[in-house]
Amino acid sequence: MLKIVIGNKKYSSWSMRPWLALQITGAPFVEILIGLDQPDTAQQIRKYSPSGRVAALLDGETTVWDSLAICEYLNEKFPQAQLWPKEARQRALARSISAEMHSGFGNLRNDCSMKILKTYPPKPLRAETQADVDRIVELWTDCLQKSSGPFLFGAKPCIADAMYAPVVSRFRTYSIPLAGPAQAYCETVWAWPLVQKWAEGAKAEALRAKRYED
Ligand SMILES: N[C@@H](CCC(=O)N[C@@H](CS)C(=O)NCC(=O)O)C(=O)O
Repeated sequence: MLKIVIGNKKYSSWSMRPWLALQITGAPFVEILIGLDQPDTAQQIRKYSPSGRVAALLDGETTVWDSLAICEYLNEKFPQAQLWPKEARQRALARSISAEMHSGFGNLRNDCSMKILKTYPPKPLRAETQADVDRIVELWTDCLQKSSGPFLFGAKPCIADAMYAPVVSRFRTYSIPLAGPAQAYCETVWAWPLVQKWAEGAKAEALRAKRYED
């Protein structure tokens, strides 16, 4: 059976993404959860993931690490799950915005780390962080206009939605004001039962990682 190695559901945005993609496939899997910021975290992660980072996917003799690589692997393994849009131009766009998330938005990631269970009052963002928010709103709006929503590429969530789900969580946690379609998209993603399932898992976690909380 497939195994996915993840960090705390409260904080680990890079774990949430491939976990959602795996859940979309409907395949049974075992979850190995490693508490972040514990004395033996690095040692525990290295047992499974050569990069020393989560997430990792174990499929028999095959190990795949890094969130986007896991999503691509799952797309190949479960073609019937349609983890990317069917149409080539949409697929190109979905891959581009997923890669943009994977390699970018460092200011948002640094200033607004994922704490899925918390909500803070709004406060002004640094200009660079606001620029990340504006770019995300721009690309969501473009995708939603082209697809008619409610997910980025139409009626069903795909890898691109999994890649942006932790961003939705951040926008909620930090009460970042959004206009029209972007706000509606956040509500769609938050109501997505798999996102709720992840958040329920976060609530059930006893472990608290100081570095991620402070
Ligand atoms: N580019 C990687 C980033 C993975 C990453 O940074 N994961 C963090 C947790 S969210 C991690 O493993 N940190 C190790 C640690 O905190 O010891 C991916 O997309 O999977």
